[in-house]
Amino acid sequence: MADLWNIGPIPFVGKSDPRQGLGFRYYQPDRVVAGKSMAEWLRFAVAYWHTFDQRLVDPFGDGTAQRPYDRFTDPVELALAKVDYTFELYTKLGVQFFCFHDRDIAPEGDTLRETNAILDKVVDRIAELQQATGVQLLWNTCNLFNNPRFVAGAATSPYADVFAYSGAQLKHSLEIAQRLGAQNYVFWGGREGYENVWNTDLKREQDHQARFFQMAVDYAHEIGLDAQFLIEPKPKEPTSHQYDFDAATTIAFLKTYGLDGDFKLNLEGNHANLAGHSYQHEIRVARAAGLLGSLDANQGDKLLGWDLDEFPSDLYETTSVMWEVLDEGSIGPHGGLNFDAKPRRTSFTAEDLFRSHIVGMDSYAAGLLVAAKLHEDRYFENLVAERYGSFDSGIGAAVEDGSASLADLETYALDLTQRQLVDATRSDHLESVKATINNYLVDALAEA
Ligand code: XLS
Ligand code: NI
Ligand code: NI
Repeated sequence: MADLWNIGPIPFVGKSDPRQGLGFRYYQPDRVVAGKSMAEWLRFAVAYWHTFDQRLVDPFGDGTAQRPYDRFTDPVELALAKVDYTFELYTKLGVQFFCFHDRDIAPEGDTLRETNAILDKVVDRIAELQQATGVQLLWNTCNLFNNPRFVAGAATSPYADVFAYSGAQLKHSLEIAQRLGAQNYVFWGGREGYENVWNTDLKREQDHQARFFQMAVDYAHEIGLDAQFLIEPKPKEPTSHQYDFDAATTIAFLKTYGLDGDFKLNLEGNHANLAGHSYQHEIRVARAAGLLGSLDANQGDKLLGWDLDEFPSDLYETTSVMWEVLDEGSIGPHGGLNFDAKPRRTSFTAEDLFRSHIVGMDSYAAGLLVAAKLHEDRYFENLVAERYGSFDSGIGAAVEDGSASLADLETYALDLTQRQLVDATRSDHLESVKATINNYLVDALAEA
């Protein structure tokens, strides 16, 4: 294996040392948990934009990142050289998948024709290395938010030329998905929203967005692309309101426009928090609609209301996510855990890119182990079944099977006393439930 990074391969070291270094404590790709290998449950992906392009800027400071390919000054030469670094990082970490936006991997030319020509050269190199290493594309997408032309949106821009350009960009991006065997294709509408309602034709913009999605579906059929389409909800930032606000809003949009048969959801931890939800909530909402597609694994910071894209390290959260995944049977037929995450600005070395992925992977592997134990004991399954047990027979069953009317409910309830109704309820002992999760966490990881 080449050694462009001067690091790795990253070994499994187990729990010999409590300090986290360049080794996995929990993640063992072949270890079987709940009937599948860890690699099959987790399907980790590296996000090209954060890992290889991100300079670790913040709104007040320039980039601090130090990368081994910083010596390349020509943008096309850099783009081509970088691909070698990316595949070496994937293989040294033992990550099976990667994700990218079209503009992450290659610089733009003056026209789309020129841009596509540069892009295709880099795609050729990626295809070669996919072939050589077996690393797969979890998803790609197009960047319809960075360039000034997208100032007022892409598919929801009030300017028809910008819509047309966006569609043309999407077409080529779908062809790349096809060429590289993408398992999914993601739409994140960073600027598909508004800054102000007064100057916005909300209905017309959403109609345009739906047309854009339908065109993508039609073109995928035309070229035989079988990647699963995914929409990634986010409530705001960079716009003050984004149309794909959260899972529930996005599901309503898909159903309104008859697109729910062609799209599922890609859910991100930090986006869930920005919408005022937990990550588990968003996943549960998608599951309830049968629309769980894939996961962008990152976390926010409770003290900062911004999409910080931290690497996941919160075991309580990774446990809740993996519990949902275990209960579902998989992340989604084609889904994975994409680290849409970057190291902090103060973690600027190349080695920190490895360290941060190791922490993310170990945190999800640990979460899987804890969730598997909870699942094996059917702790929540039993608790929930018992909590709703009164709907299994009698008046509850009549409500569920549709045979009971309001008149039937009146006949049943008219003479129930206050005492009888209070006695029909049970304490949830919620504090004990939360402590039980803690106990599983400590015990399962002690055993691991
Ligand atoms: C931004 C999004 C973005 C998508 C891909 O907040 O998370 O990175 O995942 O466009
Ligand atoms: Ni994301
Ligand atoms: Ni994000």
